[in-house]
Amino acid sequence: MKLCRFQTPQSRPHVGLVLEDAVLDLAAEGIDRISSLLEFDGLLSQLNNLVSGQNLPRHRLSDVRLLVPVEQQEVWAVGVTYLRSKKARMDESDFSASAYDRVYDAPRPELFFKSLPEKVVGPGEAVGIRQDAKWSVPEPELALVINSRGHIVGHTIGNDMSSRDIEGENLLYLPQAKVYDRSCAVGPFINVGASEAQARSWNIELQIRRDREIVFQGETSVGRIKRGFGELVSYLFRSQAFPHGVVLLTGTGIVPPDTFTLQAADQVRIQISGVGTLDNPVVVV
Ligand code: DO4
Ligand code: MG
Repeated sequence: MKLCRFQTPQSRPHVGLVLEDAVLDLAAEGIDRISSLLEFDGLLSQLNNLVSGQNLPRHRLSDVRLLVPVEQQEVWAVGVTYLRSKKARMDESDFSASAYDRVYDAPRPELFFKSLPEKVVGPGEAVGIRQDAKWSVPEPELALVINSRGHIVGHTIGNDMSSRDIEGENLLYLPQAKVYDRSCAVGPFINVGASEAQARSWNIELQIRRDREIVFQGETSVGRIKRGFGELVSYLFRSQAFPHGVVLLTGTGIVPPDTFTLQAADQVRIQISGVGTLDNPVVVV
């Protein structure tokens, strides 16, 4: 079962249930916020009841504009959860290599703040590369959608846009490498009801196009994430409450070669088999 936020030319943002090529409009049921829905106990069976019991208004998916499925939730991220990410960070910086090496094996994961909700970009919106960066990459990541009680209630796609030269220069520059305008994209759908075991069987694919040519593509599996999802969430919720829930990006396992950097007008496409496709063009910010 997939949820989305969408808009038609006539409407305010609505919450929808995605069924193949249709969107069922939950506004008719008085549901106007995904985050409230995510607080329901037995969410999946409630969604199933909505689909089978009601004659909900429906739109063709191709007729609506999909919006970012984040409302008031902060977005956080985990780093160095894949061996590929650890190796890439160690290669980019002698200065920080031992920090990345240690955190990969340490009990406490690397968690960092990624974005305020209002700064997250949605499907089709531009992601940013910093004008003062020379080496910019997308980081395609499975995102856990977590409610205020710390329950993982869904999965979506996240892009943790990063400036690798800034990050590599000095570990203390990480917030500048990771947090800037348009540095976080999320969407298009929230898959509700998948277990961790199911999510671990999903593939993540990244494709970058420039003037219609594919200039990079790569893939990995969610199953290669070193840490359990429950472990990540329990560290995130230590001494910190998220009254609106939170979205947690789980780290990247796809790293383009060191000779590659994003440019303005590139098109970034991230696919996660259980969720869908997140497409974003690139702009300089
Ligand atoms: O410490 C650097 C960040 C690593 C990261 O964002 C990732 O592994 O995805
Ligand atoms: Mg990342």
